Amino acid sequence: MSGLLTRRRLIATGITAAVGASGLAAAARIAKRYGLIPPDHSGIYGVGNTLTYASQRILTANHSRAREFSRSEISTIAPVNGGPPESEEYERLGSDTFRDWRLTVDGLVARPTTFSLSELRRFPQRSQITAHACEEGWSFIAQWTGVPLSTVLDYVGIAPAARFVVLVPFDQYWDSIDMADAAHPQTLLAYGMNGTDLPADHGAPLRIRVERQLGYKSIKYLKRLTVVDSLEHVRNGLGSLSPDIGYSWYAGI
Ligand SMILES: Nc1nc2c(c(=O)[nH]1)N[C@H]1C(S)=C(S)[C@@H](COP(=O)(O)O)O[C@H]1N2
Ligand SMILES: [Mo]
Repeated sequence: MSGLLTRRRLIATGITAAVGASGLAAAARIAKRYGLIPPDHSGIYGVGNTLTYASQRILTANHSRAREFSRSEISTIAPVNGGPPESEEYERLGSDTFRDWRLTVDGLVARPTTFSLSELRRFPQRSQITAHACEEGWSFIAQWTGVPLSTVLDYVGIAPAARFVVLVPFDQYWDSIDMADAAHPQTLLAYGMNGTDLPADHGAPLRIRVERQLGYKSIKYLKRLTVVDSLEHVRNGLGSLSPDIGYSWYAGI
C-alpha cells in the first residue's frame, strides 16, 4: 500500500513538474519575443530570473514610482555595506575633496563626456526620501540628492541601439541596469545624502540610486557609466558581479 501511494505521489509530482516546466518554457519564449531577457538567463536559476524580470517589466511598464517618505521618517542610523575602496586612485582623489574626480560616460552615446562634481551639480537637481533595502534583510530611510541619470543620458545623447548602462565603481563591484531603470524618474546619480555631501561610507563622491531594486544595485563610488547594446561581452557576460556570488542581476522590489 505504501508502495502504491509512493508511486502515485511520484506520478503526481512528475506531472506537476512537467506542467510547471512547460509553463516556464512558454513564458520564457514570450519573454524572449518581447526582448525581456535578463543577462543571467541561463544556468540553474535562469528560467526563474527570466520570469521575474519579464513579469515585473510588463507590470511596471508605466514607470511606477518607489514610495517616498517625509523628512520626519528619515532613519537616525544608516547602516553601511561596503566601505570606501582601498584603491590608491580613489584615496588620492578623496584626499583632495574629489576635485580631480571625473565621471566618464561613454559607449553608445553621441558625445562621450567626463563630468566633474561641480558640472554634475549644475544640472537640475532632484531630492527624494526613499527606503534602501539590502538583500541581507535590513533597511533604512534617507534623503538622496543628485541629478537624474536620464538628464545626463539626454545630455550625452544615447544611441537607439542602447539597451543597458554598465555601472563601474572604484572597487571590485560592478553592475548594469536596463533602459527602463535608466530612464526611471527616481534613478538618481546622487552626490548628497540627508542634506550633506555624500559621506565616504555611503559612496562618495557619487553613487547611483536604483529605487525599484534591492540595495546591491545602488552602486557606490562610481567612476564610469558605459552605454551598451548587449552585456554578453562585458566581463562575466552576466551583467553584474552578483550572479558570481549567488544573486540575480535583476533585483526588482
Ligand atoms: N561600489 C559598491 N557599491 C555598493 C556596495 C559595495 O560594496 N561597493 N554594496 C552594495 C550593497 S550590498 C548595499 S546594501 C548598498 C549599501 O549602501 P549603504 O552603505 O549606503 O547603506 O550599497 C551597494 N553598493
Ligand atoms: Mo546589500
